Amino acid sequence: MLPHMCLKWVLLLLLISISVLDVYSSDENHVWATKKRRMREKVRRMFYHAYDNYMNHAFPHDELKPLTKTFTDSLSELGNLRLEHLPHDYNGSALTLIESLSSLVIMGNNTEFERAIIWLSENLKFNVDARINLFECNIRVLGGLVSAHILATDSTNRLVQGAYKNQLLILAEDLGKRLLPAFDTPTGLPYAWINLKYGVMENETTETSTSGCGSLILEMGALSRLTGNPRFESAALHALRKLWSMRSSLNLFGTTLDVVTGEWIEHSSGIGAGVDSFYEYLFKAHIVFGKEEFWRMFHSAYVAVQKYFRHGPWYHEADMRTGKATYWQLTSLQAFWPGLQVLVGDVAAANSSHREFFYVWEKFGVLPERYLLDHQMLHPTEKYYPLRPELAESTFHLYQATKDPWYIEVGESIVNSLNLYTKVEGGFASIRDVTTMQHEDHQHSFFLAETCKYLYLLFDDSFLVNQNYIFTTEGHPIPVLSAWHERLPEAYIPTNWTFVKKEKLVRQASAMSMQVCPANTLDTGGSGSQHVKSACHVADARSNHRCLSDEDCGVDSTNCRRRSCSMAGYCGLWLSI
Ligand code: DMJ
Repeated sequence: MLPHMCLKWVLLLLLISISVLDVYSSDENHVWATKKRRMREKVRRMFYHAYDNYMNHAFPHDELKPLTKTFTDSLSELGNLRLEHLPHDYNGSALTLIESLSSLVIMGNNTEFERAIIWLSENLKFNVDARINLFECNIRVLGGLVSAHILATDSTNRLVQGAYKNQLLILAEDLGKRLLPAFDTPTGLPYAWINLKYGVMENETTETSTSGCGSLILEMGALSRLTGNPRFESAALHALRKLWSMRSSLNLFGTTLDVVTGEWIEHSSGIGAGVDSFYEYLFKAHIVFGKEEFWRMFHSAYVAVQKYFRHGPWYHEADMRTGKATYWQLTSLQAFWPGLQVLVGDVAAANSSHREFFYVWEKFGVLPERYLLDHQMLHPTEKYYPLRPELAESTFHLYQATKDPWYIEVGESIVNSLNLYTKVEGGFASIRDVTTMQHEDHQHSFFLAETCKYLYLLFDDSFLVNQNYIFTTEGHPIPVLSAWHERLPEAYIPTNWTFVKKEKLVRQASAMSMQVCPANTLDTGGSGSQHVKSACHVADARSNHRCLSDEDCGVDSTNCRRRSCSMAGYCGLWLSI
């Protein structure tokens, strides 16, 4: 009798504690949901503070000077460090408005989106005597227009029917044609600079960067798919293949090269300035165009980066010929890397690097442009923070992959720092020196295209529900469409992969996990949809990812690593390298 009664009591206690835990966890969920809503509204206010000030004081010029409430026609200055050949008669291309288009859609402001389209279609002209940087113009202007065209025409009818008549695509095609002469070199590698009205200038420099000629394929490819004119994609692809042929025997690349001779100029490189988006576009082009060739390039390049540049959670630079380390520096541009790693499924490595970048952010309040890892000090002349988005971008991707609320806290801290240190009456100002937080009179267009957008999406990803987008390096969404995909050769699909019905899928396995997680069971439920399920995935015991011990945690579907229970009681990949 007694043991039986005891058992009853134990069961009752167990039931009570489970329901207490459930109430607790649903309270917890409520707290996080409220926090995310509050933070989303805070980011929305940030975006409009930047946008309204631009529209009031700078539009239709390129960027806002928030301290003096004036403008700068900076399209011709981007990447132009010595400020040479600046145009005399150039009055801007509404750069910040173009960069804001996709953010307006993501924040649900279709009225302003439509107003902007009408203004651009009636006023924007590219027949201007301005020497511009091919890479910058491609990612900001061409990418901004192409992405906005896609958003304006997508099936959810973002615009009042009949209001849109492909005006943005017409502008994008005009711009694309003006960029094409840059590719007319003996190697097919494009010049870094081109005059939008007159083409490549006489005696133009033949030096360009790896990212300058290796990250054009998303925008140019999308433009070709949308217009039916193959010349854009073909030029970008030719340049990319030529660049690929210039890799060293270690599968490494330099930072700068000569477009006429096809020789490297700077042999040292890393994952930051001058190279970053080249790696990013190899992978993203694979996702958008489904070409196996891009995956193979990316895979070899990624492995070489991990082998020669990675040092624990940090990445240094190395000589492409020897693989020997050259510079031990953290640069703020490198902070995009964890986000890319999430997309390829290397979530644990992403998590550990991201933590280090955030540590540096917290140490200074924002991320300094360059930090000398070997001396543990700031670079003497690169102490600035120009409102860059990369840490927010990686935080967004990590939260998408893990749903670990810690990333919400990181996002909150980023938002608070931006408001505390960079917000001024006339917009958001760059920081000239992170040790003094002295301002610089410049609000970069990527603050609206990327920084605000990634922070907004971190707290509210409803834009992404049932939609497959890849973000360009400037944060402009490009859809993943099967119509744009090359059919994968049969040999590419191992026979032991698991295919499941679409409706059963919770999350699709990433390309990298396909490489590391071969399936061992076959689900023949088949609706014919070709979705690959990660075979190693074991769900956490609770749907909200809360845990009391490691036993409550499953196996991560993206990299097949065992998840563990954090001090705060969440399942995740907690690494301390
Ligand atoms: C942006 O223009 C893009 O993200 C680019 O790829 C590199 N840097 C800036 C923002 O920091």
